[in-house]
Amino acid sequence: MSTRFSRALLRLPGANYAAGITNSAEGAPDLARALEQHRRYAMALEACGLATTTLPADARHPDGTFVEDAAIVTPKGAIVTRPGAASRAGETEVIAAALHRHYHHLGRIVAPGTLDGGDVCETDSGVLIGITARTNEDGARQLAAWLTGLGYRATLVDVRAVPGLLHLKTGISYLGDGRLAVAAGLPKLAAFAAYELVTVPAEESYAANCIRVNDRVLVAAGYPRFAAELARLGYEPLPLEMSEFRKMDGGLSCLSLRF
Ligand code: CIR
Repeated sequence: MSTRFSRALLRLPGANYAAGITNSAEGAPDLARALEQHRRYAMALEACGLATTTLPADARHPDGTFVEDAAIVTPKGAIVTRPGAASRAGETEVIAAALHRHYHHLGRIVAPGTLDGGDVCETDSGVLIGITARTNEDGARQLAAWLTGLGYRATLVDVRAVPGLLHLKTGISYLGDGRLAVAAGLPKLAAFAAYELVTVPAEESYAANCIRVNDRVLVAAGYPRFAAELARLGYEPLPLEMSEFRKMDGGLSCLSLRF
């Protein structure tokens, strides 16, 4: 069992895409290639049965294509975040306007809380909320209270001590069926105890950010051991080339809001 999605919201990377925040040493992204990878990503979501809406690029916000960080969307409601990086603060307004078409009321994370959607991992039994350099305790607690009000179980997971982990979902993904994909480098945290863990080999840790979309699991292409493990477990992995998003520290989940 896992949530069925019918829609996705995306935003194109723009001419200033390479000016976004990154810690990657893989060099500057190629915009034409990024646009092609983005197009294929949207097509993959459509192949999974989702109707996609792709917003135009945002000239003021080079990281705007990573829409996942701007809101949390659940079957019961949506909340607009307050991104932890100052340069990303203004990304939320266009996302809020687009979500208003589907959600009557939108919650808001307010100061001094900060929260990036990349730190929020929805599962069938609750929501894991990572505390990181981007999501502070106040933001995590605000989200937990909002989720609890909707009837969800929320668990805070402090991963600030894990080296190189930008967001919680940089290292974990919910596969459905009670299973969590977890990068080998992550400690076996108490919050993961309720799940069957599927370890992503250390040399393939980028693949730990994958997304279960209806009957498929979208995975980054080029990580054969993890793809083989997913197939062994009975999933049908749908590999997507992600090189130009990886260069900007982005993964598959970051590129859409699915609801
Ligand atoms: C950033 O550093 O904010 C962007 N360059 C990458 C954001 C990736 N988002 C995500 O993992 N949810």
